[in-house]
Parts: sequence; C-alpha cells; structure tokens
Amino acid sequence: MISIDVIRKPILADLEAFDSFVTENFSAEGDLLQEMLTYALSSRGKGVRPILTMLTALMCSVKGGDAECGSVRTCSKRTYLAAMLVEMIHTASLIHDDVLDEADERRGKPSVNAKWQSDTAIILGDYILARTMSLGMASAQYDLVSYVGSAMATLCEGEVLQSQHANSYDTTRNDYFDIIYRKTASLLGVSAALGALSVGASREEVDRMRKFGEAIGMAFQIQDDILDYNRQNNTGKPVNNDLREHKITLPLIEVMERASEEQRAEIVELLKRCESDEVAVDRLQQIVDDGRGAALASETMHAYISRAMHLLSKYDDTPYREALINLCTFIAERDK
Ligand code: GRG
Repeated sequence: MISIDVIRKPILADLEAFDSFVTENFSAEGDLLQEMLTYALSSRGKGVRPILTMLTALMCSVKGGDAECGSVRTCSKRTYLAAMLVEMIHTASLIHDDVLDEADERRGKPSVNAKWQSDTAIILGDYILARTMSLGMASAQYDLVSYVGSAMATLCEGEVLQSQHANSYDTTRNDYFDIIYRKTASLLGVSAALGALSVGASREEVDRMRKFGEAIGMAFQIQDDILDYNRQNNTGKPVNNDLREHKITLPLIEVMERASEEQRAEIVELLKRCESDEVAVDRLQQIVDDGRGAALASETMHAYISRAMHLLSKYDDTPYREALINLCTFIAERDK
C-alpha cells in the first residue's frame, strides 16, 4: 500500500520550507488566540491539500525538454502562499465541523472545542479565515484569493445541504454527489488549480488541474464514506458514525436504490433510531453488507480515480506527475 510519505518524497525540501513559511506568516494577536492557533496547527493532518498545490505547481512548470530537471525544482513563495491559503481554509473548516458535530477528538488529540469550549472554537475558526483572507489580500495575489473566497462559500453550502438532508432522510445519489462535491471536492479542486495558477499556467491548464483535484476529491470522500462502514479500518474513528449522524452516504444509497419500497421504508425507520440505538446501527450495517453497498460504492470511487489519472496523461513523466499518480492510488487504497 502506498503511504503519504512516498508522495511527499519529491517535495520534502518544499514541505520543510512551507512549514517555516506558515510559522513566519501565520500568527495571532493575544495570548489565548496564539495558544489555540499553535495547538490547532501543531496536530498535523496528512497535508493532502498543500501537497496537491505544490505538486501541481511543479508538474505544470516543467516544460518540454525540461523534464530532466524535475527532481531539483523547488516552489516559489507564491506557491507556498497558495498552499497556505488552502490548508488554512481546511483547518478552519475542521474546527467548525467539530463544533457542529460536538466531536471530542481530532487527529488523535482533544478537539479545539473539547479543550476550550465551542464558542471559543468558533471564534478561532473565524479568526483563521479572517487572517487567511487578509494575508492573501496583503500579498496582492488577488487571483489566488478569489478562488479561495469562493471555495469557502462552497464548503458552507455543502455543510448546510448535508444537515438539511440529515433531517429528512431523503438523500438521493445526486444529492449525495452535490454534497460531497461542495464539502470536499471543491477545495481539493481549488488546491490543485492554485498550484497551476501560482506558476502562471494557462487558463486551460488551471481548469484541467481543477478537474483533476475535484475528481480525486470525489474519490477521497467516497472512500471516507466506505471506510465508515468498514470494521477493519485504521481511521481511529468508531465505525458507523455516519449512521449515528443520520448521514446517508453512497454505500447505503447503492443498497436503497436496489431495495423494494418496503425495504426502503424499513431502512428509513432504522435510520431514525440510529442516534441512540446500537441495534438499529448494527442492522443497517448488516443490510449494507448484504447488499454489497461498499463494493458498489467502490466502483464509483475507482471511476473518479480513472478520470483523474487520465487528466495526468498529458504531462511529461516527472517525479511530480508520478507523485500525483501515487496520490490517486493512495486515495483509492487508503484504510485511514
Ligand atoms: C469555515 C470555510 C468554513 C466552512 C464551515 C463546517 C463547514 C462549514 C464545512 C465542513 C467541511 C468539511 C469538514 C468537510 C470534510 C472534508 C474532509 C474530507 C476532511 C478530512 O480531510 P483530511 O483527511 O484531513 O485531508 P487531515 O486531518 O488529514 O487534514
């Protein structure tokens, strides 16, 4: 199985420089805000979004016979700024998401809301968003900021759509794709597009990278939703959380689409009980297992991965393109 470290390999120096760039540029006024910010930034995630920005920047900046130089290239400050903007939007959205879900843990540590209460966590999320936008504006990189602003709005739309559906138990396949596009794929699309934009790539290339990021983003979220039904996963999160939160995701949709009206009614009745009834949760897991919901969802996930891989076929064979291909494989195979 491909690890995220293999994908990071061609940009190790950049990732180190990027960390210093964030520390130098992203600080807070006031002891408590600084303490919370340091805490939020110290628990590192996989860093998929900045990795994507840097790899697309490097891949798009290698032209023609230049492919040999691939392994010694490094990113510009403009690319680091782009990577910082997307990672900070992601960080703020996770902080707000944990408040909404009343989650106690994030990345193996107490969540910001668990440590400092929800109201303070919301302010920290807002503060990160405000600082992100003001740093972008102060650097006068308005083209980057404009992408990031619309990505923020799309994330909020996705979250609201999701909670609307969680209360009505009526999520169709199209609703689901709409939600995951907004919640997850849009920001990955912007992360990839900003890499290309940051190195002055053509409009066509920026759009192609956006499509690439969106395709892996759709696959990323579908795999996340499949893992929620997998008792052997290594995510560190309890399985079937989506059911407890009334979230109808692709493995269940696959089964519901093939069910009789009577069976669908039974599924909705079980879903209504899931928040506080573990027997209902287990029964729904069984229904999804029997209907091969995860395997069917996995076929759709692989179709998105193939689409993403195809978009890379136009590029020279560089370590950056190889790392992006590995990222596709990582997303499809990951168990955490
Ligand atoms: C504050 C912009 C903003 C939005 C608020 C709460 C909300 C509206 C949106 C939630 C968006 C959200 C949390 C989507 C889930 C995206 C996702 C797949 C998260 C997990 O990403 P990983 O696995 O996380 O890359 P790590 O921890 O590795 O960084």
